Amino acid sequence: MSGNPVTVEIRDGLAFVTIDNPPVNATSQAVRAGLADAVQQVAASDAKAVILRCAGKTFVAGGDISEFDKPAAEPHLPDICNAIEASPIPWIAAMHGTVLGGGFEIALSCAFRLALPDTRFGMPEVNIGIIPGAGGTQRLPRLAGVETATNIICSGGMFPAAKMLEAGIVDALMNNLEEAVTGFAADLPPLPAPVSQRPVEHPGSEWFAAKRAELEKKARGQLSPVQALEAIQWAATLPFSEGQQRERERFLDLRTSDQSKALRHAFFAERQAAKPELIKGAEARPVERIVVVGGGLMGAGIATACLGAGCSVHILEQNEEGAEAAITRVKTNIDGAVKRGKLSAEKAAAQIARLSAGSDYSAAQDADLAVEAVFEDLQVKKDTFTRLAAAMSEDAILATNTSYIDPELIFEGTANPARCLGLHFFSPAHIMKLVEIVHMPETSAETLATGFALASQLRKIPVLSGICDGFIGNRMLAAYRRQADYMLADGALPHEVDAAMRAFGMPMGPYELQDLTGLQIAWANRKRQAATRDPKERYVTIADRLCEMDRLGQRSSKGWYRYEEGSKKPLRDPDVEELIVRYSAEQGIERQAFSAQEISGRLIAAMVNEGALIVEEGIAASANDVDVVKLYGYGFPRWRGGPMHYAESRGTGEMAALMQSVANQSPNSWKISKLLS
Ligand code: T1G
Repeated sequence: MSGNPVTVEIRDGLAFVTIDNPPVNATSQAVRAGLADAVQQVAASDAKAVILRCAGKTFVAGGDISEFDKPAAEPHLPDICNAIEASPIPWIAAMHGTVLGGGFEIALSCAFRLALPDTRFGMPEVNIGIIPGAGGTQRLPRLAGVETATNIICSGGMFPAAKMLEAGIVDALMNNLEEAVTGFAADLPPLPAPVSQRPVEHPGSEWFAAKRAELEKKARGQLSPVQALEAIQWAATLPFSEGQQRERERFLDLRTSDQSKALRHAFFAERQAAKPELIKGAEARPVERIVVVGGGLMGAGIATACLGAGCSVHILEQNEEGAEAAITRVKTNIDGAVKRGKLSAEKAAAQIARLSAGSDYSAAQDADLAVEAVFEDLQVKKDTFTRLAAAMSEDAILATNTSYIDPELIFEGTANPARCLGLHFFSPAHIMKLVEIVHMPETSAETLATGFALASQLRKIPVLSGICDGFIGNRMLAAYRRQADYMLADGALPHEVDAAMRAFGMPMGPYELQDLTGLQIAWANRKRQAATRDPKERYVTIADRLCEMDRLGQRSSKGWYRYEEGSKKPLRDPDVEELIVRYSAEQGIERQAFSAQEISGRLIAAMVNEGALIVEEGIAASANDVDVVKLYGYGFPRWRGGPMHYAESRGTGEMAALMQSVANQSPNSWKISKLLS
């Protein structure tokens, strides 16, 4: 990149304006200043048309998010867009890569929009808690209609060029862009009316009301999608200049909002998590052939994800029957993706062609990596790796998917432990984004780098974790659940706890979630931990009693709730509530009422405290990593940024006071982190 990120070249009667601002050509202040100059420069030239293009792998991917903590600096993008649109010389956007946010808004201000066929488009502003701020909410409805604009802007999604062409947003798709656009510019079609001057068809206020209700339901507390809809509604009712002014005011307000700060934190935290210090400078090894041991729900999910990333997968099972069942499970996952429109039938067939299964470990001989997803039992896992190590080359990577067992014990005695690590996927593994990459002291940087590279190949979000019971995510979940159980014993009921956590923004409360996933795993963990549990620690046995009564959740049609036949809707169960009240009486506890805020505050305080301990013990490299785990593995509301960001934004002093009252409620039960003491 030269000093100036925007250059102008006039050649053969055409002006070429090139933005070169790696990595994604974001419209930083320097780019905006360069564009403002370019507008003037080309207006004073004798060029017949202006071609706006970008260097590197993408067109402008939007505003520079790293500038958002500072006040907006001149020149502002809406003014530049208006100047481009008003230019006496027509501007042509020549687009490739991803055309996002402010980049899309610049393109909407051009007279023509041309793109490579594999370009993708989107207005991702709502994902970072803002709305488009350079006329996007006002121009897109004028170009493509309110409904299409709403789908694009309020979803924050990315859309293929073919869809944009269909919607009339892009004028033409061209291979060999540079040449084709130059040819187009040399022989321009008649100029269309500037987008800002086109009429908008109002779909009726009922349409807006219905859309608003739909967005509110989906957003679970996030404000930006609804705010964006309001701005689109201005496009349908106000003149452009007024609508644009309102849009800008709303954009600037939202830019400094807590939600936007939290969402921006999440954006940078997940990118930072993917590049830990420990793998700096280490080269990842290519992984093409993968063996998955165990073709149950988890193994089949992992296999599905690996196939989707272009790897070949062999599943090892105990016998041929097991192998066949595993193949069926993977095929069902792949079929599901086809049915949901996520995968073409052709690609599905190609994936299935790369899948095999059997029971003979010699099939693992040439694999680059093996991941074990067998029964959660130390000896079973140890035996699996003994067999794998014997069959595979001595530097093939060995990964365990254990959720709780110490990988050091699992890999004890394995030759070359530098190639061993944990790859902790979350169920269903072909859907859930999070992978905890668990390192042992012996794990080499190269092995870890390979784990991270594989995760990104699988389009997952990797987070490095050291070793502790439950690693980062499940250890925090255990603290959260423990506090929830204390609240039950002290006066709350399951539906109250669940409602409070939903109101906080979680997709589900802890009890409905346990019913969904089954109570037996946590039960087994509690039994395992019994030997090392401090006898002075408060231990609530309500969950154990339910398990002993065979109330294991939806799988047994009853758990914390009851379920009517064929229904997954949790219904309050008087038997469970009576059991809880009886438990409190047995313990001599006088039950008290808790407000929803008290419940969520205390549960989150326990979670934050555990997160802080995890950082203080060096299990997680940073508080950001803890946030990423909770955002991607446990549905923590993204607009709150993750538990650690939330604690910081609420004030650690306040969180510390809350944690103190949690600790007072259950003496000898909580170690308080330094952060909250
Ligand atoms: N600002 C600043 N940095 C950005 C950035 C942005 N918009 N987008 C990406 N980066 C950095 C990122 O942090 C990483 O840095 C590197 O670029 C590569 O990104 C008025 C003002 C473009 C699809 O929300 O969706 O327009 O970690 O690892 O997988 O309405 O990045 O290497 O140091 O993600 O190839 C709207 C967000 C802004 C786009 C590329 N735009 N970016 O994905 O690489 S608001 C966005 C993305 C706006 C106007 C307002 C993706 C990508 P580092 P990466 P990738």
